[in-house]
Amino acid sequence: MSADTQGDDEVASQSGDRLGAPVLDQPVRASAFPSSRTLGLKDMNALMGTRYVNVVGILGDPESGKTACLASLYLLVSHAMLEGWSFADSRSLAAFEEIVRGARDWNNGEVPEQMTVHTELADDHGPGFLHLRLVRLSDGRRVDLALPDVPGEWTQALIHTARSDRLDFMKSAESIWIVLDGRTLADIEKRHGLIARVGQLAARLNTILDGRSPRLLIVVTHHDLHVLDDNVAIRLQAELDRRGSKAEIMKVAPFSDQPDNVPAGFGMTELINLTVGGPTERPVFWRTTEPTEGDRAYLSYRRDR
Ligand SMILES: Nc1nc2c(ncn2[C@@H]2O[C@H](COP(=O)(O)OP(=O)(O)OP(=O)(O)O)[C@@H](O)[C@H]2O)c(=O)[nH]1
Ligand SMILES: [Mg+2]
Repeated sequence: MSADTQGDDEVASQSGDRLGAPVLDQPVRASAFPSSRTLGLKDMNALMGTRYVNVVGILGDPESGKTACLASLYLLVSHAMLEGWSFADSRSLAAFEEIVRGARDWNNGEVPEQMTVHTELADDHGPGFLHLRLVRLSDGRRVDLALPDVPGEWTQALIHTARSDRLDFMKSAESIWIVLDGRTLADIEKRHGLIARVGQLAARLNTILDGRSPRLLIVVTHHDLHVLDDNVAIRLQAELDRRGSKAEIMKVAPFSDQPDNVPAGFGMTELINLTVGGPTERPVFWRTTEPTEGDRAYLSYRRDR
C-alpha cells in the first residue's frame, strides 16, 4: 500500500463515519422526556440512582382491584383529597391519566361510582411502574413511590407455576400489597379457595424474598359492597401464620357503588401511611400486627446509638 493511498484512507476513516450520515446528529433522548407511559425497569433504576425510591410490590388476582387502587390514589392526590399528603411530582403522568380514563366523571366534581380498567401486557418480561412523589404535610418528608401496575395473570402464574422472573423487582420492595377482591371473600363458596391461595402466594413470596421481610399488607377491596367479616380476617391471618408470614389487613374502596355509605377512596390514606411508614402514628388494624418485644428492643437499641 503506497503512502498516498494510506493518507487517503486516513482521511476517509476520519470522515468515514460521517459520509452519507445526516448533517445533524439525532438528539439523544434526554431523561427530561421520560417515557410517556409507565416507567420500565431501566427508567426505575435511573430514578433510583438519583434519589431514594420506595418500591411497592403489588400482587393480586385479575379483577381484584389493583389498578383501581392506583387510579384512586392518583385521583385523590391530584384533587388534594389524600389526607395528610400533597402531590409533588410524577414521572408517569400519562400512564396515570390512561388508567383513570374510565373515571372521567371525577372531573365534574363528582366522585366516580364505577370505572373499568383491565391491565394489559405491554411487556411480558417486566412490569410498568407508576411514579408518584408525595409530600407528607406533618413533617414535609418527600416520598417517591414506585407502583407497578401488573396484570393479575402474573400473580396467578406465580402461584400456579412459581414463575417469578418478571417479579424480581419484589426483592427491592419495602412493602407488598396483596390485593384481594372483597366480593370473593364475602362469597362463602369462593372464600376458602382464595384464602388457601393467599397462603400459597405467601409461601412463594418467602422463596422470592429469600430472607428479606418487607411489610406485607393485605388490601381487601370492595369495602363499599362487603364489609370484611372478622372471622374471615382471622382465617386469613391464621393461613399467613401457618406460612410464617405476618401481614396487616386493610379494608379499602378505591371506588364506591354506595358513595353515601362508603366514599370512593376509602382506606387509601391509611394504605399510603402504612406503606410509607415512619413517624406518623398509625392505627392498629389487627392485634397480631403490634410490634413484638424483640422489635421494640431493636428499635430502642438503634435509638440509643
Ligand atoms: N365498587 C367498587 N368497585 C371496585 C373496587 N375496587 C375495584 N373496583 C372495580 O373492579 C373492577 C376491577 O378492578 P381493577 O382494578 O381493574 O382490577 P385489577 O386487579 O387491576 O385487574 P387486572 O388488571 O385484570 O389484573 C374495576 O371496574 C374497578 O372499578 C371497590 O372497592 N369498589
Ligand atoms: Mg389492573
